[in-house]
Amino acid sequence: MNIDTVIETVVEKKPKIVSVVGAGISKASGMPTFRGEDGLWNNYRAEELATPYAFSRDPKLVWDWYRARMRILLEAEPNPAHCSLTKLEEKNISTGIITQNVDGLHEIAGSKKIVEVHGRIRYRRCVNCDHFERWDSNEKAQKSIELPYCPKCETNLLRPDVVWFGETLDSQSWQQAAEWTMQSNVMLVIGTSGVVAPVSTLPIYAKQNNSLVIEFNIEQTPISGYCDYSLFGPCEETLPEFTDKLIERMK
Ligand code: BJW
Repeated sequence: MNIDTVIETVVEKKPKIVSVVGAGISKASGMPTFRGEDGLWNNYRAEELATPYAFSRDPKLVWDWYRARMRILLEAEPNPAHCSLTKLEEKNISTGIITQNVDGLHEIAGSKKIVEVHGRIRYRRCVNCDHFERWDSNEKAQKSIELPYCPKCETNLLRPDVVWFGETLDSQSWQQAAEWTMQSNVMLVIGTSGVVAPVSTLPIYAKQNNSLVIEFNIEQTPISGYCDYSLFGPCEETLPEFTDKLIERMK
């Protein structure tokens, strides 16, 4: 699909753009994705680690996975794809970014209208009480240490402040995601395999709302079938080209 043709269709809509984002956007920043070639960690699949059951059975295994990801994240920086979404916001064309990523790279790129529906890896909370803290600086260099216990209630473990399989998304975050979807007339679906609910349903709601849905991915996904356009290629290349040309065309 020719990117210029897609842009002409977007311009005709007087676009209000919501972006739905997955792990593929942070690949060029060095962050591994969940599925596909680099989706394995020590022979475990994400589905085997990102669950409350896995944490209760083997919290050290789950914490080791999060610490390994945190060590990569602390070296990571936003890439041109993150920055292009910030530019859309600065030009008042963006309604907001709905991200499944827990890495916080949109915020570092300067975006402000972000909802992190699967939580934030830089924070952790007590499994029992309301204690909540940032943890991305104090343990970064340590590969494997004792399990973190809650400093307030002392006997209970801390866990990453993220959403695991079988857990519900924060209702306010999800409401914000739904509102942005309904307030927009263009949805960009960027670097997600589109297999994890409920985020996988947002492009369907967007279509029902007569929005134009445009996918940016390196390959076909289950979402491709109901996208108006799929722009295949690394989004750190295709997305900046798309947003730069769109912004130029809208001057
Ligand atoms: C590039 C690229 C480049 C690469 N450029 N592109 C049966 C049927 C349907 C649903 C269910 C079911 N059984 C249970 C469910 C519900 C379940 C679910 O969806 N499961 C499916 C897997 C089957 N969902 C839930 O449980 C959710 N909660 C919920 O539904 O609550 C209600 C409920 C409660 C109880 C029972 C039932 C319902 C919660 C989901 C939480 C997901 N959590 C994780 C971990 C978060 C914390 C962490 O990061 O550790 O979220 S799992 C993991 O998957 C992570 C991601 O955010 C999420 C999505 O992955 P994403 O981002 O799409 O990454 P990948 O790796 O899959 O894809 C990367 C893509 O990028 C690929 O397409 C590449 O091609 C592409 N790419 N490089 C562009 N350079």
